[in-house]
Amino acid sequence: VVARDWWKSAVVYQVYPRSFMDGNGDGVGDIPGIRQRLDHLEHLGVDVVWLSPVYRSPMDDNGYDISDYYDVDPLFGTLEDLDGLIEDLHARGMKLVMDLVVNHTSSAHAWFEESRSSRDNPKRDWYWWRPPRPGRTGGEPGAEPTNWGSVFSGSAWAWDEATGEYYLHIFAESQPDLNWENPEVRQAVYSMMNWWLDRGVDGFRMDVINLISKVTVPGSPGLLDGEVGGNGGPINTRVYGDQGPYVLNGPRVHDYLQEMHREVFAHRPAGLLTVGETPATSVDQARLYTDPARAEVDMVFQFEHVDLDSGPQGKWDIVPMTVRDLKESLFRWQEGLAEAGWNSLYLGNHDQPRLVSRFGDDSPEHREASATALATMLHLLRGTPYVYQGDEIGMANTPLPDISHCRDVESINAYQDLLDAGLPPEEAMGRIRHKSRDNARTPVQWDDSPHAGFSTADPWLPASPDHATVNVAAQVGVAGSVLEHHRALIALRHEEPVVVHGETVPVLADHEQVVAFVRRHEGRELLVVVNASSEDGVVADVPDAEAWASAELVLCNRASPSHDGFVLGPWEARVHRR
Ligand code: TEU
Repeated sequence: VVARDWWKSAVVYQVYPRSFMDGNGDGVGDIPGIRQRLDHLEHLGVDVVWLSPVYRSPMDDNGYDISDYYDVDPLFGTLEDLDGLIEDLHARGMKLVMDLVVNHTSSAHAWFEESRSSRDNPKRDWYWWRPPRPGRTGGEPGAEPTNWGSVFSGSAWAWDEATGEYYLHIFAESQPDLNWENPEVRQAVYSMMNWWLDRGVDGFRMDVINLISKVTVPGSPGLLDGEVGGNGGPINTRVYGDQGPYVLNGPRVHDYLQEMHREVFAHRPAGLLTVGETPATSVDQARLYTDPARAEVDMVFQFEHVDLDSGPQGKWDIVPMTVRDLKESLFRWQEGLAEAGWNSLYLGNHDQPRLVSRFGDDSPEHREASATALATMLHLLRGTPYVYQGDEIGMANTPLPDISHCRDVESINAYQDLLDAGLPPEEAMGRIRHKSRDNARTPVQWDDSPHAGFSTADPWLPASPDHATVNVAAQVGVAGSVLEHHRALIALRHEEPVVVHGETVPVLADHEQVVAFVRRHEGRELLVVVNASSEDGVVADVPDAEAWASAELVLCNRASPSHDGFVLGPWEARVHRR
């Protein structure tokens, strides 16, 4: 019998298909490529694969702009390839979770093409169409229905000359927002989800699912201007207004998710997983999304810890982040979802810079130790860990000499914005280099051969030069490698109930370099102590140190502890059990 909450003991691995493995030699990763590399996933021991979008798409946002939910894009293969992948994964005891992108479609989706064809088309109301501001001429700057900025720069409204109205796009112009107020839209989404589940997929990662309910007020345009210059969570406002308060965690979002649960999940057997991506969501809101009694989603990706290095002007306003800030945030979430709800645990994904470069130290001296230290911290918290492809071998940010090396629509637009705001090109590029999503999108480094064993052709985004030393082949079976350390952490979660169910008790909360906590469950205790700095000789004066020092050492990210007692070397991590 499968428990409803089976995913509490699971580890999820994210595959970004474009960059995982190229099976047909065109420089772009694909589904046949994924099928060639399943030994790697099985060796790691992960339970679930979350596959970023492989649906038909013009690829303006690498597949997060979907033009057909019922087919696979030829770039990635065929539906048969996907069926084969599901079969292969199931045969190896792994599950497949698909990306569900339903806040918006591509503007090339048939629904949008119908919707834009005329003002009285039956699908007109499937999207957010609004007239220009009263007294203004459509298409001229400032005539947009609201002052909202798009996450990918510029206005969130695009002018449609043919029908004389604007449509809303929170993301790129080619990603129009679906109107979830319309019950037909919701039913179309639920049917599509049911179709995929019937086909054998094991759940969904729901893209920006907390954006589906917008605040509306009576009258036309029925939407309100946002504050100019504030920090709208994921939104970068400059001359545009902050749409955050009107689109994030809106008034009907919980109704919609509960309806989705009834229509799609309620009557299916256990064994599925749902995770909502929810930027700018507080612990209290996350509890509402994930409390099983409310039947919405199993867990959410919250953004607080990945927003710590963003200043008041948003993502590209980069500010320093301390270990204490990080701990304060992580522990507050541990506590907030201790009684009801569940955490997802992540430090990186396809939208974030590489975790070892951001939270660790990617210099050759400290890269491995910081990658394993951070993994130790993450995997042993309470929640479901997510490993983004390449993080299991400690892949770092990639050199992006200038903007011509970037492929991501967000980075390319943001660079222009930064120049327009008066930044010198080198300063603008410095910020892009730091946070560009392209950092996480270079090919997985399988070996030291040309293109890192990812492809026989020039990849769509070049492999990082460090693939000569940082690669899967160099780490498999090598004791102490980043890969084998991940494997040990995953195995520990599978074996040790305290990792799954234990409460989390923060230790040394005020320490400036050390992250430490105790996990407790049914008389069993685990102590996790991590030096989150490149400094040597850091004293972690944990309570009850003597007893802990003589307790079993379950894991350490070096061959043996570097000093006696709880004195730690750079990025040293230890796990004791009693
Ligand atoms: O991301 C949504 C989101 O809010 C961010 O991660 C955003 O991409 C980032 O903050 C920009 O700075 C999801 C997907 O994960 C992302 O790849 C898509 O581009 C986006 O939605 C639109 O579908």
